[in-house]
Amino acid sequence: MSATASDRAAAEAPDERLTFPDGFLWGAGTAAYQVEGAIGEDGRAASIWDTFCARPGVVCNGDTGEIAADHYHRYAEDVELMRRIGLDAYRFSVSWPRVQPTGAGPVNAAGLDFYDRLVDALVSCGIDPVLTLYHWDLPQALQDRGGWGARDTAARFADYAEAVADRLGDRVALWTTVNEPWCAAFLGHAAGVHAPGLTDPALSLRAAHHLLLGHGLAVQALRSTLSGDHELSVALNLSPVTAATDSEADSDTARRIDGLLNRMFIEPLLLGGYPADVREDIRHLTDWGFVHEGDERVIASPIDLLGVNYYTPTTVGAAKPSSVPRPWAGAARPRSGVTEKGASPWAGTDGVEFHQPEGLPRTAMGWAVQPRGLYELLLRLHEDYPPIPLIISENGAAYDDGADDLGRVHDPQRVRYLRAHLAMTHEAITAGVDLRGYFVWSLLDNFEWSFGYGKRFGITHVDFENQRRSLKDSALWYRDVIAANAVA
Ligand code: IFM
Repeated sequence: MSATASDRAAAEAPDERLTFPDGFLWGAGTAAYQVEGAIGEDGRAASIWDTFCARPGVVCNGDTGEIAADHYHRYAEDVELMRRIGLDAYRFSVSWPRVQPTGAGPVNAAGLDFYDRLVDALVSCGIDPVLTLYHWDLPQALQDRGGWGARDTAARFADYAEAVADRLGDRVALWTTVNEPWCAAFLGHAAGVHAPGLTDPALSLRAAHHLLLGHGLAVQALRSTLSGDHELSVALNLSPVTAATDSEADSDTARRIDGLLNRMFIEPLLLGGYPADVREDIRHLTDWGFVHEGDERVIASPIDLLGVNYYTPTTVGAAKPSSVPRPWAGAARPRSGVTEKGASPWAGTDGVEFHQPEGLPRTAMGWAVQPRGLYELLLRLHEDYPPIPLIISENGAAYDDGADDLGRVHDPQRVRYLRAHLAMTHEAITAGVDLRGYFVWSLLDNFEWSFGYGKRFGITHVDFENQRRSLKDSALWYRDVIAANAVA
């Protein structure tokens, strides 16, 4: 093609580049138990995940976080990877039992030293540290005193938040209190598939409240400890819920599940109280006596950003009388923590059938890929709730990818997944959503909880035999997106 013809073609082609606002924060995330390893080093005590993993049969392949991606020892190499990708920010979590081994009382200075070194390494490369205080690894000592079922754990969490802020607050500007309280409460205390592995629906509701209360108390502790510019957030796993049909029974089921999955967390945080219909729906499980006077005010302590973790949509219907509930059996589960088209064991879901939307591709987790769901979620938060800046604190996908002989990992499905979700992110910004950044889950292949090491979410491949890291094609693609501040 002559130069003139190609210029003409370029001029006529629609501009396919989706450019993000200046200052948009590009990041990637991990969590302590999923990557650090070193579970017995420098004074770290056991967490509920160490205890849970030791139970036979609860984690695929008997995997544990004992070594994980050895990030505790290889953090410098990992920061170098981040630098190569060009990340603006790295979202990591602090291991509570590393910092405060018994969950109360004296701080373990050696444990905090690790995060001190990590934060320094990040800052020296111009990467913003984004710190999550709780990503599910409660000190076992606190579990022995009732865990999140005990109100006191919320107060302990605020003390721990203060200790971490004291040490790292001079260099960390963006703080997240709790990651995905829904998972910690319901998968851990009702479904029993996450630590502490309990199956008590009423307890799971109390745990959910104490996690939210802990968040509110931690926000207050952080506000009084941190000086200078800082932003506080919480990260929720949210999913748009659709009724399988437009029957009245299915629509009402969708309302109920939306209540338990989304509104039960969004509304106390942003509106100052639990939704009335959710309170009513699960009255057979609890009298809500664990909500004390003033708790909802604490939970609604103002935050600066809301973190949205999005992976897959949820479709539900009323269970047909003839359908046989399938018990939780550790099979690949949709995001909502249930077997495919099966009954769910989490609180308040009797009579609910979870469906897989038809005709959508699936990830290696069996989760349907529906980027539009992210747009719907963002628009809903923007339109239905008081204005609050949003950040996508997790989005990504597991695929069965492996390195070739040269250490290259071709993961075109992950690139497609990320590109499509970023396109929706961009569309939401264009529609007026105040969205400040995007964090890929995950920087590294890691310990995917009850699925062990079999599910790879990383944009960096980790060979768990020798801990060798290789940037996958998706990491190289993400590097180009960040450099251009645009998706082609
Ligand atoms: O790996 C998890 C992460 O710890 C929390 N959010 C979902 C991810 C994928 O399941």
